[in-house]
Amino acid sequence: MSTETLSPEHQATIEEVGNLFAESGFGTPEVFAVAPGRVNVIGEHIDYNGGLVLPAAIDRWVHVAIRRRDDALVRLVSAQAPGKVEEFLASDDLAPQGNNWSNYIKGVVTGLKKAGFEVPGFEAAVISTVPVGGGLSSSAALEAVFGKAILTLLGEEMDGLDLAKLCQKAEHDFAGVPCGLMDQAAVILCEEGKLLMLDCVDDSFQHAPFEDPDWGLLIINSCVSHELSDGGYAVRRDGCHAAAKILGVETLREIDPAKLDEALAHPDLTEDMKRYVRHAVTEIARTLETVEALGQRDYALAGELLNASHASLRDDYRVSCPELDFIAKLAQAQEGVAGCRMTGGGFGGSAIALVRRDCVASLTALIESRYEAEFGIEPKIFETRPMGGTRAWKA
Ligand code: GAF
Repeated sequence: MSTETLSPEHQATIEEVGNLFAESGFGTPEVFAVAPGRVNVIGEHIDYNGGLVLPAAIDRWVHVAIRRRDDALVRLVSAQAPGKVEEFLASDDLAPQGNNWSNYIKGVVTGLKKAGFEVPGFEAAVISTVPVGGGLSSSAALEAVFGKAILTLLGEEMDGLDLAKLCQKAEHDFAGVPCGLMDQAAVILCEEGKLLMLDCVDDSFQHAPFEDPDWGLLIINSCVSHELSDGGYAVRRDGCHAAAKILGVETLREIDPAKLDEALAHPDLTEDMKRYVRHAVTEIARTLETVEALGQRDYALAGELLNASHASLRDDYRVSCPELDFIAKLAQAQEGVAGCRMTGGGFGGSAIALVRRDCVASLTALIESRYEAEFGIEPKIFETRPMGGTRAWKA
């Protein structure tokens, strides 16, 4: 792998991370690796319900320069935490400490060791352009980039889905977030110009082309991150799983949308569970329909489904927030916007809009000014097209 397939801007950041590595006294990097963030087009909060999800890798990246050491010491620097060096021993029985970003790397090192790899010490420098707290999977990208970088240092390969599962476990055990597989799968398995169709019943996946000169994906980062999102996530995940048990199914995927009312009438479901089940079952159906609609370039229908997804996440699943509701409502009302919804785990983070390219500039300006006037916060808005997944190469 070389840097040929990377944009000039991207190549400049690779150079920068090499410089950060050298300035940190680490010498010359042996391997470079990059992992993208992801945006989910539709299929929200259903990866842990056996649903089909439809993410794409985005043009925001975690860049890493890394070099193996002769001992077990790991030393990490990040442009996001200037002047600080994180250290641990790869040979230790590792455990997470506080909220430190090195927890993700400890989780990945632990996973690789469990998978039978002899992980040596290493020095690494990180530069990330994936906004933290933006709902764009900065943590999955960090896990994936280190997984791939360490494997490449060792001259080893691992199946992409297996690496995604290893990174998911790192997130569970070292960040305490009981996430589904979508984020890690997306940042590793995505291909340029395509959406990832990950079927979480059996973790099988396909790639669906999504490239249209006239239509694009706009990401609107609300730049807010509310409340205990981890706790809210776990409550919903547990609620869905408890509801599935009551309904006698393995996952909520098995509930026929035509028989949803019948399922919701079950006397043992709590009111919260009913809302979760309604969201999950309808969202699974919407995602399947969106795949069809996008395949036929029926953007009007795809947009309606995105809008319905937002309403369901807001009213039934209750993971949206006033800022995301404001963005979605404003965008949905504009010319050239097929649809707009919150994306990712929620409680802040980003929205995604399916937009006619000739309307991107005016929509961006409108949201910037109205959002800032309403909340006093400057949103970060950018267009993306589907990018390729994590990769690493020898320097
Ligand atoms: C977070 C999780 F990490 C994903 O697994 C997924 O559940 C998502 O929220 C909601 O769709 O990003």
